[in-house]
Amino acid sequence: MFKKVLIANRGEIALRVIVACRELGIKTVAVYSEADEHSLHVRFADEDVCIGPPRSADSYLNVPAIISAAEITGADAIHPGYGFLSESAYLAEVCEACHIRFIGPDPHVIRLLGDKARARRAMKKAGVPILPGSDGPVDGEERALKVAKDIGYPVIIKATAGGGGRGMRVVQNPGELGHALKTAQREAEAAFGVGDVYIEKYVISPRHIEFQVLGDHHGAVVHLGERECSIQRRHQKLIEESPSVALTDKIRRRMGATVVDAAKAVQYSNAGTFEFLMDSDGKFYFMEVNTRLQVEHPVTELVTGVDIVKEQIRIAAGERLSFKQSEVTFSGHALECRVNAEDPETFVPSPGVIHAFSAPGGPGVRVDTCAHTECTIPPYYDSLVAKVITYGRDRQEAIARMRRALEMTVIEGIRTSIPLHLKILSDPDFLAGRLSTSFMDRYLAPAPSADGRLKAAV
Ligand code: MV4
Repeated sequence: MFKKVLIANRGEIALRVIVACRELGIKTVAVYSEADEHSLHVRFADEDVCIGPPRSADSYLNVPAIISAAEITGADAIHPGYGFLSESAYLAEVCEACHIRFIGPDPHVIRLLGDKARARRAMKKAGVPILPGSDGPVDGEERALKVAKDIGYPVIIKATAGGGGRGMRVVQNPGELGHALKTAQREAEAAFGVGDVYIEKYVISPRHIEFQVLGDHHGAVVHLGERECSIQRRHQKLIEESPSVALTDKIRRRMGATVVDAAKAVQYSNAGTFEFLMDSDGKFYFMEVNTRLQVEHPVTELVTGVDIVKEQIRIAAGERLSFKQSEVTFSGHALECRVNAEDPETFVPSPGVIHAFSAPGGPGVRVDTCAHTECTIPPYYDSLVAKVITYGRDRQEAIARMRRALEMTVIEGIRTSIPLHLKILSDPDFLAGRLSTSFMDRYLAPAPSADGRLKAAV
């Protein structure tokens, strides 16, 4: 087992990894930017190293600074958390070269799945259902018109290097295709340095359902069921839950077996998430694989009892998975609300000092946060203040606990998304489980432009 783990992240997830390390008896190293000097993740780590100025590019994305911090402190592994460098095949490679273990999949697997067109092809080969679309990147307009005609409109153009919703265009008819293709390629080039795009049939108002997997370095893979993440706005998830009301035990077993086979086919190791769209007929289609720990992992932890972060660390240290698929049981229902520092109506970020902070507790409530009274939410990073996660014997109990937990959360000095969460939690469609990625449209002002970009109204 590792003696010392460096956490290349900040905020609640850095703290979450410290919690796992403490329970495993592993020393921790925090890295921090000048904006995070007084953060709890620095306080609770055994050692800490300042890696640069506030801007992410100068600190949490600075590979040489992070590797230097690991070498100076003698850390034998790096946990990247989520966001920042968590899906960087480059960091994973540098770690390998420096004999520091990267707590995540092998670099070539990160690279394969990071290219969404290659991932699509690999999943098709592994027997995972994919949407009709191009076999690999499409460059010319002529070729694009042919593909779109074959699969039928509407279609969606996606950047191969994209993911999480960046660099996408929906196209309703052949007249729009040429322009959309050029714009998408230009945007992809500017955002990712790779202009390649591919085409898929566009699914209207799908559910977003994802499966959690864990794979060890001895060929074992298990799945931990699904999370439904349909409640999102502009690709920022707001509420996640497990299980999804849209799945039966039988479908869960079938989809679970499919993702386990797919993970084995690409020699997946560590924690990963297979994202799917579910259409209104209940059919599943592969979207992408996230090769990292996810923000919403706690809902899965609550319904399975598995500590995903401890498993990640054990797996990276070469240990075998400590349980078999037949030992994974699902019980009850869990919900997560992401409490952001933002205006609940306009969604404008609201960084600043939290003058009073009190987290809720009681039966079935877990709060993952780095916030405390008199802490500062800096403007440089994402605006997540706390994740409030509730568990109940059933969905109704989890929702009731979430409502009272949010009502009993005190965050003064900044605006938060709690009022919005409370509105959603009493929405009849939400309560009935009638969810889709279009759910939040009703809470939004009209999108500022109608140029075919994926805005609010998709
Ligand atoms: C789609 C889609 C409809 N059809 N692909 C958005 C994030 C990125 N991972 C892929 N995304 C989508 N891909 C096809 N073929 C709709 C979305 C999408 C979406 C997906 C999941 C959750 C929220 C979403 C919001 C808008 C669009």
